[in-house]
Amino acid sequence: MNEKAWSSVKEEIEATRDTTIADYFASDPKRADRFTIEAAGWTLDFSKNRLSPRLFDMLVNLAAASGVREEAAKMFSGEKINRTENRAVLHTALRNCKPGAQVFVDGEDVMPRVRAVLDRMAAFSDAVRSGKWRGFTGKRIRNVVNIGIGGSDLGPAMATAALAHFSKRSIRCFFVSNVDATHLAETLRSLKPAETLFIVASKTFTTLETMTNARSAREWLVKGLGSEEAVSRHFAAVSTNAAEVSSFGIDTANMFEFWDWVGGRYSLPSAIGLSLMISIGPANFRRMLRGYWRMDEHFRKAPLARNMPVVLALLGILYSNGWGAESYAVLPYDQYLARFPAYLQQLDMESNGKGVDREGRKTTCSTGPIEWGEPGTNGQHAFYQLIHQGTRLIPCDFIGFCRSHNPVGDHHDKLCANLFAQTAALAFGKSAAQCRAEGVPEELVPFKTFEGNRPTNTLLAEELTPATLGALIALYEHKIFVQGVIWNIYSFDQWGVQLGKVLAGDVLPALSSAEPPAPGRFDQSTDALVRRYREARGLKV
Ligand code: G6Q
Repeated sequence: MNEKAWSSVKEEIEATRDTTIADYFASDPKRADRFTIEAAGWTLDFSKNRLSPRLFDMLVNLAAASGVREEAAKMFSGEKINRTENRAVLHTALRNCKPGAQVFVDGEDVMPRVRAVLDRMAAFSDAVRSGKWRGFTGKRIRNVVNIGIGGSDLGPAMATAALAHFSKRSIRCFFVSNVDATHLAETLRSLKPAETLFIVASKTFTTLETMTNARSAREWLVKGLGSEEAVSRHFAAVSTNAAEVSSFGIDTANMFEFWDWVGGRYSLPSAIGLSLMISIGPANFRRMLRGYWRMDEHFRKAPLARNMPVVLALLGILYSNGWGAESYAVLPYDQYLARFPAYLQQLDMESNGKGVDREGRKTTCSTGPIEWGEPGTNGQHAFYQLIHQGTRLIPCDFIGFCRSHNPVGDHHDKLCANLFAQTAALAFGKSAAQCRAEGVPEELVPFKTFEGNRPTNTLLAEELTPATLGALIALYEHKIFVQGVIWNIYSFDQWGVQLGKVLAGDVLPALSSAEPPAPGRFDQSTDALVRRYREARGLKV
């Protein structure tokens, strides 16, 4: 981190250590307004933080001194900022809605190809949705099964659930990711092959889990329909690897391309979103892209102090590096966003879970936090206890909407009353004096007292729509980017995923070979586990 700017931040944190969120509100009747930003259909109220106006200025200065603006400009312009993989990072090009926009990678404008793939996806989606695209036996497609994992699964799975209100209800989407056959088997149990379309989504088309599931799905289909020829009517692919797609047996006419400058966890607005597009239709998909783009434009242009992703990033750094918080919770008060915390987990933890800086040295500051969460109000009856009264500091992002897609009775008011009340309770707590005034017996006062001073951000939009969802995703993408810049780490590679993959490849043959592996083939513990597994399966040990 920029030492000079960070040491000013640290000094101010120390100077204000004993000032509480309640103190800040008491001394500033305009605080809620001062610390509220609007962008791309979202309002961010960050007033309930341990944040003096002076500390805020210093944090903004940290962003400026770390070169956030300059680094963002490099990303948007297609510079190869993913240095360890020598790649551009251009998920923003996928949703660039500026008419006539050009974005260059290695001297080539990528926008015509981006638009062409979107158009092909739209034509395909429309054909499936309208019933023009028929299965091998002439039946309409009723089920779409996306087979992918990680970045090729979490985005479309999250967004398809999030936008179910906008979906064509006669087509159901399923997402199979785990190599555990249970995932595929339980998904296929109720489906008819003649009405099922598989989308094999894999950037590399070599991922063990995806290819294993895809092959088993293919067998299920061919067995069910009695012909290899059925494959071309029931399989589409999303990949950067045409050769592997065609050697799998999928007609490349049914392949939707994306490019190495789209990172897996940033790939929802690419062809990886095909299952989502089939579900919600091309027009809604484009609305989502527009929402992303509005947040991209806000991030590019708004001053740092009024820049929503920058502010969220700085607050995260305040608690991670200034207060030692290990994690943060994301709490969507919307059932449609049930998978959003899981999606963000990958986005954040795979991007910034790095212990080496851009110069290849061990980082001296802590980096990516642990992200977790559940939809409200469920979490309130489960883990909020620890957030309110536990010994750990857990900053939270509360996410809510003013209108529900399911306006039944007063459910929505009750939902949002809980959201607002939780952030107030966390910030202001309940003092011992209040407890006594309410007649709480003296021996129970310590247990019923809430310290408060627990920081939260509140993100509020009018309604969950494709556009507000797109903007919300872009908000977190850029937040994570800004943190990576300030921590001086590379956010767009994921080398940590590799070692386990390679070792799994080593262990696999030892689990089924006729002869047992020689003792000492692996480490002592792995040797013993393999032996136990083989024994249980009646293999020679
Ligand atoms: C994401 C990661 C990772 C990736 C999966 C699937 O940023 O790179 O989660 O998306 O490993 O990879 P394929 O799309 O190549 O199958």
